[in-house]
Amino acid sequence: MESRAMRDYIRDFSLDSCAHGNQGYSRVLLQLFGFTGHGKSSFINSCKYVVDDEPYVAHAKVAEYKKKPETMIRNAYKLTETITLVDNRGFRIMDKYEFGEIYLQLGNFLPLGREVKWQENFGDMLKLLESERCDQSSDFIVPVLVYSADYPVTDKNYMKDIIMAARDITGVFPTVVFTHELSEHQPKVWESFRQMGVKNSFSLENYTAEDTKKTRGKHETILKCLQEIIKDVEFRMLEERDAIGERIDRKKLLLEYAHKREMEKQKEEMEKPLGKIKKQETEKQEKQEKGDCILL
Ligand SMILES: Nc1nc2c(ncn2[C@@H]2O[C@H](COP(=O)(O)OP(=O)(O)OP(=O)(O)O)[C@@H](O)[C@H]2O)c(=O)[nH]1
Ligand SMILES: [Mg+2]
Repeated sequence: MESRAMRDYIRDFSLDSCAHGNQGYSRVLLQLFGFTGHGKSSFINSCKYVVDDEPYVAHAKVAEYKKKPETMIRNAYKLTETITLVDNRGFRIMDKYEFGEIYLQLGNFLPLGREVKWQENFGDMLKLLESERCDQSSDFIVPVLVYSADYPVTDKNYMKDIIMAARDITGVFPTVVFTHELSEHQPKVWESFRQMGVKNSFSLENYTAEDTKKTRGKHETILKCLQEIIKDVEFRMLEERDAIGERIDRKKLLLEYAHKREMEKQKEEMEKPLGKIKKQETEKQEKQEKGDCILL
């Protein structure tokens, strides 16, 4: 399909025209997630640029390259009548058990438009189910991992765990968007993800405020990525689905995770010598004061 046809297909896509109608979903939520500074906000601006077909606007605020994290507030950007992009807070590093943050954001348990603060314990996590006030079962969630090809993958198991956590909470294997396509590391990064079982991936250079010159290659890759995501949604909508049931399942998974994590934490605390606990508490306080991400 050439770019105009792809753009029209994306713009015209409606859940109402799926095989069994909308089945209780009113919106497709593309949940962008990944490490801070890898290009999530830039990807949102790129998508808006190619789909709106209007002059470039930085709708989502973009960070200075390799400087401090920019997006702290989970914001939603409407792409079409049906599709909304969510700019989640990027993570720095997490220890291998710490995927609660992914569950909370991707499972849509955090309110949109508010600052995201990493939570530390079971009680805090429960307070976070604030979004329950609004009925969000009508969102069909699609996870999209944005990963800069400028960063070789140092730990494939860890990366795969992140991908699987996103799949578990949303029920959908994430699409991967590689930004910084021109990086010398791109082929290696691509291969690492292929070995992790990632098939639906797209490699591109984002449009940025400094580089808004339209190219067919960039336009077509971004449109193709959106088109493939929609085709996948259409495919999934061939099955009979239960929007409310899916949200209940997500909530169960989150609570099970939080409970398990709390139990592990308590066990670790009991096994630790007192001096070590004190040292860790001091370190944690220092991190908090510096505004670093606190892990669950
Ligand atoms: N060369 C190049 N630069 C990019 C690309 N994507 C993003 N950038 C630059 O990388 C920096 C970070 O991009 P952002 O879009 O703010 O990254 P983010 O993932 O939203 O970061 P956080 O909000 O901190 O989580 C910015 O300076 C962008 O201009 C790309 O594909 N190629
Ligand atoms: Mg951002």
